[in-house]
Amino acid sequence: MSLLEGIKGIEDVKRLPRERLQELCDEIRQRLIDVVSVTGGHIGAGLGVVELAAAVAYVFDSPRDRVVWDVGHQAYPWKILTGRNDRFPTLRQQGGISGFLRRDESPHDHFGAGHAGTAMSAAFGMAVARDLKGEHYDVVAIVGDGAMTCGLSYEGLNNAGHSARDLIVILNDNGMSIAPNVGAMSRYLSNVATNPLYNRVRDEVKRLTHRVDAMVGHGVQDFARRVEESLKNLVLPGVLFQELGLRYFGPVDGHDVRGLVESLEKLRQLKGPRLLHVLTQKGKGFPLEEPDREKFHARAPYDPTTGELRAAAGGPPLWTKVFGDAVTQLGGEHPELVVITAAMPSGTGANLFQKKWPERCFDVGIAEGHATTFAAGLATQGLRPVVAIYSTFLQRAYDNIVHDVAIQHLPVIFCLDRAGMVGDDGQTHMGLYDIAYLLAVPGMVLTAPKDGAELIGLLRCALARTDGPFAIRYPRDKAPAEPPPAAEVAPVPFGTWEVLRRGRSGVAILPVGAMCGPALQAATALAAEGLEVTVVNCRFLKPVDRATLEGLLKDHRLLVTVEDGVVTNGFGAYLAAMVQATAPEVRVVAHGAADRVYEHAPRARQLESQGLTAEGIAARVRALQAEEAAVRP
Ligand SMILES: Cc1ncc(C[n+]2csc(CCOP(=O)(O)OP(=O)(O)O)c2C)c(N)n1
Repeated sequence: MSLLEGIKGIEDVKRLPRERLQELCDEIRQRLIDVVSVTGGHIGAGLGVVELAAAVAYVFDSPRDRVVWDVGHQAYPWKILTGRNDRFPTLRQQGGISGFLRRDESPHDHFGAGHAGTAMSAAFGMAVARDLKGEHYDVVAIVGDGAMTCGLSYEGLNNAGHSARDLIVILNDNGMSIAPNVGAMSRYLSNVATNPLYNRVRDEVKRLTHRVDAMVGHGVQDFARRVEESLKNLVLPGVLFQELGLRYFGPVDGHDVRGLVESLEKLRQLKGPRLLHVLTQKGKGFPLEEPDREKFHARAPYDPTTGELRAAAGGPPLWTKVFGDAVTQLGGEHPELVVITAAMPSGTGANLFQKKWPERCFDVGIAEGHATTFAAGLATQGLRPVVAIYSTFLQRAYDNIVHDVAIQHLPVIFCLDRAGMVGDDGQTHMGLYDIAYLLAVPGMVLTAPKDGAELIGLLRCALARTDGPFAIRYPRDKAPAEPPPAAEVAPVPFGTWEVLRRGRSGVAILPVGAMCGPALQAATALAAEGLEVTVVNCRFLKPVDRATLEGLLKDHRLLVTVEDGVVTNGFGAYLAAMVQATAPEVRVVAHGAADRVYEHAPRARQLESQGLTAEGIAARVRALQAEEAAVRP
């Protein structure tokens, strides 16, 4: 029997003799590689923290002690160690365990996560609550070096550091965010691990201390120690954390599980805020021969022995690729165009632009708020920033959008990938709220293309405007077709809708973006039943196309909006309020995602669950038409 088979819960880990911990780690690593080869998922980060997770499980007493992992995508080994090994093959599957952390999944998931940078603040909150309640347990925050590019992490550190409260921070430093980590902090941390100057100084001082010690005695030894301390502080990494009020320990080897256990045991004995710097290797043990470390951050199903992807996806390109290609081509026409990504060059397609125009592409780290205000600064000087951020992560930048961009009417272009249902990443990553939150921003132009060509046309339209922000949203999906080269695509005329189909029934469907395809199919199905509906592509959600809307209001009595977003304060609600003011006899019904939390499942299933398919739209229109017929025969 393998060791892992005997691990039904964290107590079984603790029962192991420590000399067998590495064996357990090796089994966990293989288990990760095997299961994720079938389910797909965030494999790299988990492989890097197998030993760290095992050591934390071994030393601390979760769930009594609170262990807070940042982001949560690296918590797969933690799941295996805390009683979820049996269910591990259901990872990211509908009804299965989450790819991130959820408090309702296990008492060992002390804080839900999915977005980066929250661990420090949440853990500090727990430490304060513990003290106020007079309780006694350890609180451990495990934070990546990537998350150290988040402003939020520093807000937490700043608050916790000088509090003198008991808090253990483990800095999991693998030099990687999704892509190689960026910025001054990243350079600082890598200096810590490799700085030959420090090592030389340390060795020199040690030699000196011992010599003087032998010659003169303890007084001088103390003095020399103090010299060593000051020299250390000149070049040591700990200085920064120490100044923030945390005692710094490390760096230590994150793949030596017994060494980690010893370090954590010692750390546990101490008091106050303290930080252990652990060096790990992202993707350790992944079978790709020359692993592109960024590629296995999140990986589709692969062959577990070679690491190669199982099937090359065919068909039309992803929206991400359409955007990346388009912005790269437009970069040739617009020397003032610059692209900003918040630690997601490949996820957003910004990497394509980066390759062609490296000096005009900026990866600012996991810092969406900064990315936005940085873009605002660039825009004040006449550059044309395109900020490429997922819908869910742009939530972090709301104040920056309002305060720094919109109020100053700065022409920043926001490109929101993963808008709508996002599939197996689940509840923390849903792009369902951007319509609601962006419609409320004064002067914001909000658009959604029906296909790749329209995305290019909208980008052109955005680049032609200079009077305020412009957002373009598109989903985590394939575009409907391969678009033509950007040079062949004309700008979409500003503020216009597009009538895709005209019907005489008095019913119109008003889809947004990627919902145009299913809406047209629904119209075809309804026509076959004798209900001829109008379909209008509402590519501008704000401002709406007043002329087309007024035309519709003349000969339609029912407008059904369709949006891949939450209906509360969404496009339908926005339009309904507008129509109510001028044509109260026309009914506007918002068809979209209900106001609730969504579980991880394939995107298609999530869309289906909310009727955001051709069948779902047709069924809704049919039902509304029947209702209307009953009320107004
Ligand atoms: C606010 C936010 N922006 C972007 C992301 C996307 N993202 C997921 S993991 C990750 C990198 C995290 O790096 P690090 O903290 O070092 O953890 P590691 O993956 O190395 O374990 C990023 C950018 C996110 N989860 N949250």
